[in-house]
Amino acid sequence: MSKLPSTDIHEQITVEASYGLKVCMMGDGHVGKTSLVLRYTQNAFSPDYKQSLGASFAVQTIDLKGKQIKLVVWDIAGQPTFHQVRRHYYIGAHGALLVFDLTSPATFMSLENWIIDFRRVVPEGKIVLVGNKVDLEDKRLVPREAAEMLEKWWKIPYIETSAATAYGVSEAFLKLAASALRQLARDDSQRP
Ligand SMILES: Nc1nc2c(ncn2[C@@H]2O[C@H](COP(=O)(O)OP(=O)(O)OP(=O)(O)O)[C@@H](O)[C@H]2O)c(=O)[nH]1
Ligand SMILES: [Mg+2]
Repeated sequence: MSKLPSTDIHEQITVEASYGLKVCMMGDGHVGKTSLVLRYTQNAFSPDYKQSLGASFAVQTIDLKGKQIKLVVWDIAGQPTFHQVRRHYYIGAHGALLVFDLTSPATFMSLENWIIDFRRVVPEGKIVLVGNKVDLEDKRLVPREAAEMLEKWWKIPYIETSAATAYGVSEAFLKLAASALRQLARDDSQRP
C-alpha cells in the first residue's frame, strides 16, 4: 500500500466563519459507503453487509484552522431499487464522496452515471472520488492508473481508502469538506 500524500488542507483554506456542510455518500451497493461513515464518525467497522434502505445521516464536527465545521453526512442506499428516491437527498448538498470498490470493476464502470445524476441536482457540488477496500490487495481489479485517468478527465480528486483499516478515511472527508468550503468562500466573496 502506498504512503498517503500529505493533504495540507489546513494550509490551503481560509474561512472567516463557521459553516454547516451537507455531503452525500454515492456509489453502487456494497462498495462500502455505510462502512466509511461508520469508520469516520465512530471509528468502528463491521465485516457484515447490511444493505442500506433509503437514507440516513450522521453528524461530525471538524476543526479546520480553528473554525468549527459541522459536516452532515447523508448515507444513501446504492442498490438500484433506490434509484428514483436518491436524488431527493442530493438537494442542498455541498458535495459528495463518490465511492467504488477496488475489487469490483462494475462499480468503477458505473461512476459516470452517478456523476451525471448528482450534477443534475447540484451542478456546483464538489465531488471526491474514493476507491475503497484498498486493504484487499490480492483481490484488487481496478488499477490506480484507471482511477487517475478519471481524476484528470473529470477534474475531481481521487483518494484510496479502507473502511476496514481506516486508511485514508478522514483524509477523504477532509478533502471534500475543504473543497466545498473553498467553493462557499468563493460564492460569499462574489455576493454584492
Ligand atoms: N475488506 C473490506 N471490506 C469492506 C470495506 N468497506 C466495506 N467493506 C465490506 O463491504 C460490505 C458492504 O459495505 P457497506 O458499507 O454496507 O456498503 P454500502 O455501499 O453502504 O452498500 P449499500 O448500503 O447497499 O449501498 C460489508 O460487508 C463491509 O464490511 C473495506 O474497506 N475493506
Ligand atoms: Mg449502506
